[in-house]
Amino acid sequence: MTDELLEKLRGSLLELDKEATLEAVRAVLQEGSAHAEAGVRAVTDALDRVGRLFQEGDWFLGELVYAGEIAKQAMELLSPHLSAGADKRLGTVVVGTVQGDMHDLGKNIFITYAQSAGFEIVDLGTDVTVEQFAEAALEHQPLALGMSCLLTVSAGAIGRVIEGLDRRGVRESVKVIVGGAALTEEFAHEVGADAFAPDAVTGTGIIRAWSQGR
Ligand code: B12
Repeated sequence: MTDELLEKLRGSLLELDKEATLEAVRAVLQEGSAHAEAGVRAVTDALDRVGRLFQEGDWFLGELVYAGEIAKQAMELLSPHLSAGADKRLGTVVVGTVQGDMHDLGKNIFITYAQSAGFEIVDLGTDVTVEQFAEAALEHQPLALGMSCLLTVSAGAIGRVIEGLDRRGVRESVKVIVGGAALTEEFAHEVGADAFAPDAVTGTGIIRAWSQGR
């Protein structure tokens, strides 16, 4: 039953049918909160397909924008049901999407997982400048700073933020974790990040390990 609903969720999003997508999300959640994670995966799979359709020129910007809007509403329904399983305060994590980049669905999923694992989150939003990241690191003295980046043209900002932390004298006390479709593990290490996370669950596991190593 759930598989059918997940297929309906994927299919409706790809047909850009908002009502049917949200209805499928609600039906998945009615099967139990434990299915929320599968729901997120279905939305992400559909968005991957959307990205390819856009890249190949089969879909245009209007369709990309609308698919993003539907996905956002679907994630808003699913997020409260995600759980990474912990209840104590593990530390603060400052999170934002780098300058020039407005994509925030993946960042928000990471935030949901990290919060439910017990981390305090300072969400700087999207299009965050080097100065804003550095200021937040100084002000909140976090365990970690997380950056999201989906646009190749914005990836250079990650190295600049790390230099900014260095200049302000906070690089040594803050771990840096990055994620998003424009990045790779290799790139992350080249620019001096401590870790790259291919997904929110892995990212939460990494910061949890850091919090235990303090
Ligand atoms: C939805 C979407 C949009 C929506 C965004 C809505 C929103 N509120 O985020 C809208 C329509 C606004 C949009 C706009 C644009 N987009 Co767009 N978009 C996408 C799309 C289809 C899906 C992205 C997404 O949300 N995926 C689902 C989430 C859940 O996955 P995720 O972000 O990867 O996150 C997961 C992990 O990466 C990780 N993660 C992510 N961040 C972080 C951070 C940390 C700290 C950690 C630990 C983990 C982590 O955890 C997440 C969950 O597991 C992608 C295609 C794709 N396959 O990525 C294109 C894509 C990213 N967009 C693209 C482009 C080109 C654009 C535009 C430039 C289009 C235009 N011509 O205007 C604009 C840019 C606007 C801007 N300045 O940012 C290109 C980028 C190409 C490139 N390599 O640079 C892509 C790849 C499409 C393509 N194939 O061409 N887009």
